[in-house]
Amino acid sequence: MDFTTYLRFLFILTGSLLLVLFVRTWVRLPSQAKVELDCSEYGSWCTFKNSVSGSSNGVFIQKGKPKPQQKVDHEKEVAKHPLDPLTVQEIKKVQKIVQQSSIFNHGKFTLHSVVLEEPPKEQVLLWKAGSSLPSRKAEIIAWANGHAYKLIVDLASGKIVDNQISHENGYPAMTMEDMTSAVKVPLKSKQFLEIIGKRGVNVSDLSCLPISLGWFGADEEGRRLIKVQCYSSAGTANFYMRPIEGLTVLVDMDSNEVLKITDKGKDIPLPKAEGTDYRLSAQKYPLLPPLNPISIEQPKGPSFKVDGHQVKWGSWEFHLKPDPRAGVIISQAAIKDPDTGKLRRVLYKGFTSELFVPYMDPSDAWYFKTYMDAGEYGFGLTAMSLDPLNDCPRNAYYMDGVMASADGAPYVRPNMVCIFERYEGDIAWRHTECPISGMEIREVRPKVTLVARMAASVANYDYIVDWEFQTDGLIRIKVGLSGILMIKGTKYENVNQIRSQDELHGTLLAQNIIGVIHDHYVTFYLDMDVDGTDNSFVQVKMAKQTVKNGQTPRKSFWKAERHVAQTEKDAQIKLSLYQPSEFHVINPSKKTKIGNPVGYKVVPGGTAASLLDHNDPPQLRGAFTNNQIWVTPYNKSEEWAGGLYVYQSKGDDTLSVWSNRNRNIEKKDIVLWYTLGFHHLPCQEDYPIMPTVSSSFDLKPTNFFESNPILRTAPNYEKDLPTCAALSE
Ligand SMILES: [Cu+2]
Repeated sequence: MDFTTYLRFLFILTGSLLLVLFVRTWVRLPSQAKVELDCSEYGSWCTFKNSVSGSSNGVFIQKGKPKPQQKVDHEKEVAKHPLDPLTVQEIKKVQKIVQQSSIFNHGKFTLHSVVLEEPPKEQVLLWKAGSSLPSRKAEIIAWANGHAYKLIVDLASGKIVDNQISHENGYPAMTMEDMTSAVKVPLKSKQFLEIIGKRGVNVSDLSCLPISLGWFGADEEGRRLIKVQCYSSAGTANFYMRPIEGLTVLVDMDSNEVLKITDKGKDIPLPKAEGTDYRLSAQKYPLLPPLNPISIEQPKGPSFKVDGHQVKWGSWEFHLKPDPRAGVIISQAAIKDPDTGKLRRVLYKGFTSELFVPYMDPSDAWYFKTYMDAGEYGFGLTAMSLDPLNDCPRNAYYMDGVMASADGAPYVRPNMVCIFERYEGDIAWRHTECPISGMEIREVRPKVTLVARMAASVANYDYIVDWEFQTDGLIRIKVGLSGILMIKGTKYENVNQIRSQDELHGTLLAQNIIGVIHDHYVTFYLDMDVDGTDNSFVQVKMAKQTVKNGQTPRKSFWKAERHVAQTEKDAQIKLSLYQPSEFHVINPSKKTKIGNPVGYKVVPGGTAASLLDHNDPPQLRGAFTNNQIWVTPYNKSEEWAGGLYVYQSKGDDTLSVWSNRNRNIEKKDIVLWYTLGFHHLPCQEDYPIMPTVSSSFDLKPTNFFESNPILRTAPNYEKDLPTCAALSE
């Protein structure tokens, strides 16, 4: 190569290198790392080698992208299972039937709930897949002419087959329309406008909340009332942090009139907006250093199948449906026995029956804040669409909710529930031998679970409810709390200004902001059907035994004492660390080969009990939290722990009232009720939005299987796991 040729070569080489660099920098070719990590986008380069589960050639190569989830066409959807929720077409039909009936004398009516009237349990249990469905009926809670109606509509005949006018205290849950119209009512009042003007809030910055007012005596009876309190959204999306403290407007929800305005917060400044916004777009950059990307990849797709509302995963089968009041209902959960291959019943129906959230501030603008979110606001009605990748991982499947608005028209809440397989790096079971035995054993099985999740945003507060199914038969029910605190405005800017902590009823979280103390109780309905319908509840007490002198070097130990509950009062359980028990639901007529009754136990986790007086009006209504566990005989009309009509109710139709009838519960179809509680003393980390706090309880097989049901599961091997190869490979 002569010198000129060498120079030309060098020039071309440098130019090419610069061009490559330019292209890589400006055209943003995917980096090697990106290609390797993004399994779903670069699916065709994902490999999955499976030798344990015996694929024919031991190597699986994903062709193209994994199939995206098929969207359900709700206009054409038909029910396939007796418990499937009402479809769009069915709700339309119900709306027409009600509109054309003379039941409300052709006057104005609102529908507060339109759901499936589930067929009798015996019929559902007898139904076989593929056979025709029992007659489809709708249960409607309506409000008309100052009365609550419960109607049953037969969809085939188009007739209203039952019509009951409520004579009970209490009203149906609010509709979304009730809430959105109530918050506008104060604007009609000159007095209200003057007050907010004096507080320095523009009407255009007002954000108001409809606050259920509980029940505190005869003055508030006979009409549907709501208290409206307002905030300033000037300078922040987090208006909850800027309360117009002490200003409460009592509104009649039917006439849309202002009945009373109370202003007890004239001297309390509006807390400032700075630092309250939680949105990504409002954060000061730079953000915190990110963690490396992480995701669960399933190149072969998930191991579960969803057919309509039927879910099958591993040994589990269950029915899952969104519900406007409960959020999510799990039905007919059954697990395949590893020895016989037969499906065995565990839970006929489980759901969030009621929530009770009393605040601990007795002042005028706060004493009534004793929310019952399912029966007053609708736990499902307030369950918004989940945010893919953040609410649920990339491998999640989404289920929509189909509900009815106040005029009876159907609407779809997309992605209301998600279902996904979870692998957290946990261990399903393990054992390693140590050098003492001289045996080289290391047997470990990874734990993978299936989660069904919903998240409700009841105004400021967010509740995440997970139903998590384990391969070993355990069901974990977990509640997470996040969202935004209910804030009380204060003149204090620093703790050193406060003369007595008694004035606070909470924690000073920022200047002029108090997070008020409160509780959360979430009560679950669990119709256990362990290996059949008739079950018994057994309290297994851990009873301390004292050793008589000289019998043994020990002085004490504990024994398990079984007490079979005969009647409901035997099963009213208050948890205590110093009087511990296990709580079994057994099938007394089914025994294991060696003779133990088959059962499931409810295993409490971290929880809390209400400290309110039992005769305090909020606690009368929330009396279903007086015990952590209750057991009642199955009764179709006893599903909502606070009563069917909770709004402004006095508490005369609660789980506590039913249970005190003391009915027989031995060898009966029984329902177990469990209340998960949280005491919440806010702290600064809860401001301006709370990191999620969770607690859970378990339903765990107890002598249900002959032995460890997941003994014959395979461990993980590197070669079995999905890997993502680079583009060049
Ligand atoms: Cu809380």
